[in-house]
Amino acid sequence: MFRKILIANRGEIALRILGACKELGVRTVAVYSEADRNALHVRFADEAICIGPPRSAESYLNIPQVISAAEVANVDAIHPGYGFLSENASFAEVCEISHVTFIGPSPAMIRMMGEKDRARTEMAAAGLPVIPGSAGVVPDEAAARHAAGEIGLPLIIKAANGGGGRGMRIVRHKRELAPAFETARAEAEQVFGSPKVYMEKLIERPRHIEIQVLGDRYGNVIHLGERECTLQRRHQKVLEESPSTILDAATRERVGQQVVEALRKVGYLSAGTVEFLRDDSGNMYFIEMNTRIQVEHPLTEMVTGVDLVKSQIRLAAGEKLSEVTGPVAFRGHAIECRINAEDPETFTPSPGRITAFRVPGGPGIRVDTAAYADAVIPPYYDSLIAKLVAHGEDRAEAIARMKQALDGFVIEGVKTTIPLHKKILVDPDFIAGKFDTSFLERLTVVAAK
Ligand code: MV4
Repeated sequence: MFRKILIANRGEIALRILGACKELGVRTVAVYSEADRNALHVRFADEAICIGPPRSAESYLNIPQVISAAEVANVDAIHPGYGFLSENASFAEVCEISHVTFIGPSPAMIRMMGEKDRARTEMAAAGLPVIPGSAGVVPDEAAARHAAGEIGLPLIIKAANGGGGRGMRIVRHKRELAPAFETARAEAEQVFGSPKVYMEKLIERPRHIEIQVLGDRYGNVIHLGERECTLQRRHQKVLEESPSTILDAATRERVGQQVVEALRKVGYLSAGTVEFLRDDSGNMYFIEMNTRIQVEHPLTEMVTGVDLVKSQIRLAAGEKLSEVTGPVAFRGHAIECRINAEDPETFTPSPGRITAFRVPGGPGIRVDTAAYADAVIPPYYDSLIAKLVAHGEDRAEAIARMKQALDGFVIEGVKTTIPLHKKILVDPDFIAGKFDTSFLERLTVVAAK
């Protein structure tokens, strides 16, 4: 096992990783920006090193600063958490060169999955169903016309180095193709530093379902079931659950096995998430793979009992999967509400000082947070205050527990998304498990009236 790990992150995930390290008897090093001097990850780590000014680009995203801290503290591994440097292949490479273990997959794997068109091609070759689309990147307008002829309309243009929904353009009519192609390329260049785009057939009102996997250094891969992540607003997940209300046991088993076989073929190491879109007819298509621990990982932990962060660390240290988890069993249902410092109607950030803070508890309730009374939510980072997770023997119990917990959650001083979560949980369509990617637009339009 590692002696000392540097946690290259902040907020609730930094605390989550700290806890896993402490359980494993590993010493911890926190890094922080000037805006996070009073943060809990700084207080709870064995050592803490300031790595720069508040802006992420100068601190949490600053590779030389993070590597210098790792060298000064003499750590043997770095856990990147999510966001920031977690899917930066160059950073993973610099770790390797510096003889520090990057807790995650290889730089080559991160790079492959980060190039979405390549991930698509490789995963299709490894046996996963993909959405009909262009054969790789579409280089120019003539190629776009050709691909559109093959794919048919409507289609979607996506940034090859993108993700998270930015740089996407939908084309419903032939005349929209050329302008959409040009604006997609321009936005991709501006946001992701590369104009490369690819094309797929548009899936109307899909469900977004992702499968959690773990792999070791010896070619073993398992899956830990799915998470339902359809309820999003502006490509930000709002409420997630596991299992999905729409997958039947046979589909779950079939897709799970396909994922395991595909990732065995490419030799996937560490935790990862394989994202699928499900269409109205029940077809499941691979869209992307995330090579990091995800925000919503606690859902899987609640239904399987597997500690995913501890697993990542043990797998990076060279342990075998069979020693890390044993056989995985699924129990009950879990729901996660992301409590953000946001105006729940407009979804605009609401940073500031938290004046009162009381977290709920009780059977099946888990709260992952780095907030406390008198803490300041800085404007520089994401606006997540807490992840509230409710587990029950079935979905109805998980919903009932979540409602109770939301009623018992007190956060004053900043606006939060708690009122939105309360609305979702009493919505008849949500309760019936009937929703798609347009659900929250409708709910918030009605709520604003
Ligand atoms: C799509 C799609 C429809 N058809 N791809 C959005 C985020 C990115 N990871 C993939 N996204 C989508 N890709 C095809 N071929 C619709 C979306 C999409 C979406 C997906 C999941 C959850 C919410 C969404 C909201 C808008 C669009």
